[in-house]
Amino acid sequence: MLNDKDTIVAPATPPGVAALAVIRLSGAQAIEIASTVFRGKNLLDVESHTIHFGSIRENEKVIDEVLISVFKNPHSYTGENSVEISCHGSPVVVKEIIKLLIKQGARLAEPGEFTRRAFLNNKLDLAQAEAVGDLIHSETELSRQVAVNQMRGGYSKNLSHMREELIHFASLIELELDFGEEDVEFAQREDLIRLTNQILTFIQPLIESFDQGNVIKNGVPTVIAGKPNAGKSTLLNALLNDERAIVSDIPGTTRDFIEDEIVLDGISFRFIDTAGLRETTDQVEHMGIQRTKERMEKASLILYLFDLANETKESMITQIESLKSLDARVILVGNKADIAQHETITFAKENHFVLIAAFAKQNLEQLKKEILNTVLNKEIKSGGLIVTNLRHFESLRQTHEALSRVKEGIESGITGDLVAQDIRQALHYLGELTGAITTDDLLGNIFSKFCIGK
Ligand SMILES: Nc1nc2c(ncn2[C@@H]2O[C@H](COP(=O)(O)OP(=O)(O)OP(=O)(O)O)[C@@H](O)[C@H]2O)c(=O)[nH]1
Ligand SMILES: [Mg+2]
Repeated sequence: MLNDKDTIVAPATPPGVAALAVIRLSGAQAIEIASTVFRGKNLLDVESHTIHFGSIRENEKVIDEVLISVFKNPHSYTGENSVEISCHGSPVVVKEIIKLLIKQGARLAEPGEFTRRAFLNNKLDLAQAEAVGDLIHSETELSRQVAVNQMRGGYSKNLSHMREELIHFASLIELELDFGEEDVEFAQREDLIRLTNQILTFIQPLIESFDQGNVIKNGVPTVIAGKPNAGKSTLLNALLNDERAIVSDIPGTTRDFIEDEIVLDGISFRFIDTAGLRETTDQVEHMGIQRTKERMEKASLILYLFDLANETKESMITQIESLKSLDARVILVGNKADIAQHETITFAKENHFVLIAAFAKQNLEQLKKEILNTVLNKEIKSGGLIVTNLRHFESLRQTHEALSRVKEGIESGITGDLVAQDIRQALHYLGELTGAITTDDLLGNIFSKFCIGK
């Protein structure tokens, strides 16, 4: 168990040399501890939200000249007394100052402990706290947007509010149960159904948004597959705008997969170029092909390439058939449209291939558009609420199930005790999402993924 009474300290900026570094202190004694090592104004007398110039000293030895910001409980990130020390960005300076603060009574913070305290002091709910972690780790503009939205309240505020209303009904129904035999209904069933519907309507699109949310947060592994010489490596290079993979007219050039990432419209795609699929007696190539097949089974998206200059209708039909057993979404791509026969082009068009000439980077824009449409299904409204967190998704799904049972139960006239049980479950799952109900394990699990100093 972490002791919440301790005053904690940690660097808030990454290790290494920089212009500045920030050290953070938080806890009841934060200002006192800082004042014992600070030579300048007496920090015990200053107002909250003020900044002071001075030096950090160990006895008479000056460690650095710094700026100290003071935040008084409850008006700080953690809700506790907090101090931020901006010093020069040298790892040695940071280390010396932290060492000194620990000597004066602070303790080194655990990962995420500042945010954990913010949560425990009701500065933010659990979903918001998790969004802080997501925000720090977001790598694309879109994932940043989604995280910031959630950090500022997102759906958890609405859900907390709805949960409060649901608690009201739960207590009325519990009251009915206390009256036992007497046939009284304190909880208006129509009102309860109305509220249940309202929550279900709010939750449903959130649950549906998770597919998109996952794509935004984690990116999409995208396998480029097809027969040897189809132009897979050429396509990878064209998408990356870089000579990443070796291209040659010898079939079987790529043997191991080559991958790299690009961001399309804020979503990160990891493109994986693979060994061309064919029967072969070459052992190494065979191993490469096995790996291609494994990758295809794991991929969420496959760009399947045809060399339109060298394909017959029959062979293309066989290949399309063989793709049907895969879970991944597949985009059929007709490459070498520049030198293909008219007849093959017609077949490709009829089968909704995206026609490109990877070599000359022709029609890549259309391919990118198709890729985005395939993973997003519909346009992302960046201002909209999107669930990116698996834990939230699970809680929402379970809330939805419990509330659907509440609704069906009331409609079919089941007894109050059964309705009460389902409501309690819904309250539990909603509470888990917002953090109204927590366990140490859950908190430990969430905050341990944060960095130290956050
Ligand atoms: N005319 C034309 N040739 C292309 C096009 N795209 C690729 N090629 C040529 O096709 C040949 C094979 O290209 P690669 O990209 O190496 O093909 P691959 O699918 O990676 O082949 P393996 O690695 O052997 O499986 C090269 O000579 C390319 O220059 C295209 O759009 N038009
Ligand atoms: Mg290749």
